[in-house]
Amino acid sequence: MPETIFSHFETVKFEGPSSDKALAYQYYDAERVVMGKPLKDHLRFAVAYWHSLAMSGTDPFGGPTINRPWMAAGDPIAQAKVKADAAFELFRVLDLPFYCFHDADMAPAGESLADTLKNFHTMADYLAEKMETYSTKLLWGTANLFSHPRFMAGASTNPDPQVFAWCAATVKNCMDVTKQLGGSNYVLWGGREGYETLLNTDMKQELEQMGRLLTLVVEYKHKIGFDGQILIEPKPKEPTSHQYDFDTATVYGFLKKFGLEKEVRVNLEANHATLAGHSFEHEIATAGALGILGSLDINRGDALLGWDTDQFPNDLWTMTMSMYHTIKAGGLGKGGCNFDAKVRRQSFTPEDMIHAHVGGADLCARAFLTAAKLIEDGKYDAILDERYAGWKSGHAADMLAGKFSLEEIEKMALERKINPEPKSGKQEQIENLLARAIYTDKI
Ligand code: XUL
Ligand code: CO
Repeated sequence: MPETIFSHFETVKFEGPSSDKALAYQYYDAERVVMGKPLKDHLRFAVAYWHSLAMSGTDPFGGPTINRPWMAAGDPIAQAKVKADAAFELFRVLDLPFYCFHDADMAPAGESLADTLKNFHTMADYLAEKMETYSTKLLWGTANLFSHPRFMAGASTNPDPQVFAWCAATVKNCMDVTKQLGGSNYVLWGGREGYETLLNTDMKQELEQMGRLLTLVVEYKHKIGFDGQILIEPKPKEPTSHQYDFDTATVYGFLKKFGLEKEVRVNLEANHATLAGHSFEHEIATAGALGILGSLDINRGDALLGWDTDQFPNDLWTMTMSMYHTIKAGGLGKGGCNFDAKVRRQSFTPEDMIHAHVGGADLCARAFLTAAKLIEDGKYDAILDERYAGWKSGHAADMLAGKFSLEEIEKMALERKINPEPKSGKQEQIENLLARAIYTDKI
């Protein structure tokens, strides 16, 4: 096993809330059985190759601060292998079950499309070899159709059909590799699928192009027998000023238009939700209500900055309610919790990377345990059930089922001399109930 920057760290273990060891899990007890299965199978944590291995700490005002051995000059494939060796050692240290990648994170670009795809398959075979030795599995693969200048005017939505063709060829190969590596999902995030100005944009044409690529992706999934989920990751803006996959509700409308709402689900990211003016739990609850929750990108923004800072999560309240709505939506199934999160640019040591994931996993685990307990305890759900109880039987249930016309409802309302009484929404009572459950020592 080649020596890597993560090799000398021992594997992080669960030691419980009383442990004062910094690199130990206090709440992420992978084997703890909750609601019928181990925590690791509910959460399905994944490490993001791009943030953990490929990110160099640049920002719009400054250059790299995170200088890893594989970023130095050298043969690109050899360096990509050094990066892959380090990646799997990091996965071993964290003992999280999955990882995710973009093609561009794990393989160098070549001069031409053919060379780029060749490099990609060389590295895919190398990852396949690594996966025989290590236990880490692939949660999802995706294509980076946003970094290279060729995508500056869009990927599938580019005015130039040659760029569409480049994207189609790339996505086909990324789907092949995702299947080869046993991935559970294939993700499409439309980083440049939107516009900087409407002044030069034919929106109807661009939406047709985006719908065509997605239709082709779904057809290809069935053709190759990929049994994972196809996921769209909504984001309202950044890098474009307006992105077409704005939020869950917008994506659902798009899927309906192209008849794909039964084929494609959403991968929801916390920081994308806040950029859209929503909470993470709003996006999860919306996907739950529409039956399209697929997977989660776990992170947080910075309220003082207002862009996609992709920080590791640390807000227990938000994460607990997000986990509550995830469980209510039926859980993550083939999806999981991908740490689409990066360390700050001053946190350039390998150890910083481990602290970041340990804290994130513990926060999500604690949030999940509390959410499960809330549901098992039933007090919160009982308040909600009572609030909507009137709809469950009799004329109200028939009314909801569409058994009465507007005129019939009018007639009944007049005959019964209905006079709705105000009822408390109990917000503060609910907030107190949740605060007690969330900020308790008894997890
Ligand atoms: C960008 C983002 C991406 C996707 C995958 O904001 O979230 O990393 O998750 O392309
Ligand atoms: Co993401």
